[in-house]
Amino acid sequence: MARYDAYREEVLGRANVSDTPELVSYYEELAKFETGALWTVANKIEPWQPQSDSVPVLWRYKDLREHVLRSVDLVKPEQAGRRVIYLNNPGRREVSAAVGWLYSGLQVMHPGEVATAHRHSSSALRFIMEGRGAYTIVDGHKMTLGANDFVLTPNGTWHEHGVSEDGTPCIWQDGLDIPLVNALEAGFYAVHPDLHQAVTFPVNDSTASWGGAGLRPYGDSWSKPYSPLFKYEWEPTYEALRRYAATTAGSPYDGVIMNYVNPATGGPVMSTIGASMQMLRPGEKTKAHRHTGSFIYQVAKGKGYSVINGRRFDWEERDIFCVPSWAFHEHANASESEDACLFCFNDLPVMHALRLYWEEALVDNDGHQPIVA
Ligand code: 1HN
Repeated sequence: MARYDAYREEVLGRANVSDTPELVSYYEELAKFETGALWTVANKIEPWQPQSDSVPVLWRYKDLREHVLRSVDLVKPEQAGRRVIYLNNPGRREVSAAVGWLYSGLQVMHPGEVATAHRHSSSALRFIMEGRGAYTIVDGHKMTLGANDFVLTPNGTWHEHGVSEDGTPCIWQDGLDIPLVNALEAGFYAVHPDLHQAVTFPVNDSTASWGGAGLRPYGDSWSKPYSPLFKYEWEPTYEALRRYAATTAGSPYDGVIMNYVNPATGGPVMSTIGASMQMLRPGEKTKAHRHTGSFIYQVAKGKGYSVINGRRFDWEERDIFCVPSWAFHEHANASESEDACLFCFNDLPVMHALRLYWEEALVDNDGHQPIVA
């Protein structure tokens, strides 16, 4: 019976038509009318399980940093719009994606530089890597930014950035859903009519209003489809993880992990992009699992390694790596004394909204992948 089922699935249930001269000329006829025979493409467009075109990649900060800084001498923000070196997955070059339908890049600005205001249908985030004095303005809310701060520029918001005159060169990671929005053919883009927007709220008002743990401003009427807390600072994030770590066993697959949430709803920070920070305790090694969705990690603290589809990637602070959809992955903290923290952004809100989220654990080999490279 089992053999018959396998035969039925593998052969009878799948397209299995060999070319004959007659069929080939039939396909040519169909093509003249912008049509095709489904059985010639069915096996490709109906994989048994997700087949990512993306490959796991580790982008080492020590390789990239000097190239990112060099761009400062080569182009000005007013020429380039944004001075960014983007992360290009070898399997996703045509759509300029870092993994799946997610884009990422490293943006650099020098003290005194400003980038003009614009808005677009893609949602964006920044994760600050180094430097002092960076700020971003989102719909009139100005926010000062420090290392490991996470800031949102949701779909449709006017946004611009700069570094104060008394700051230092600043580098941050940008994350956007722009490949997804382009795939959906839904992208609009506009430059602010005045090139810059007015700061219409007190500086850092969003963290002052919405950043209190478990507290919501009395009588607020926030109804926008994204978090009113635009900036998630590192200190309270790390403190929350440390406190949680002291009382939880954590996830076998992710260690101590917390999602950044919209405090008005408890849901993800934006409608298409979610984010998390996870802590791997000293010596912690997680087990392997895989799920749908695309994931871009930045090492916020510490060093360790991840095994992704059998390949080991050793990382340290500021390195960035990606986990493609349905790739087995597990993480390890290489230190026996210090914790390691991984920032991650992903397209999980899309996967959940479309009911496409699926996950499974690796059962063989005590939950660890054999390392093949
Ligand atoms: C964008 O708006 C920024 O605002 C950075 O800093 C990178 C990449 C593609 C499309 C828009 C920014 C971007 C971007």
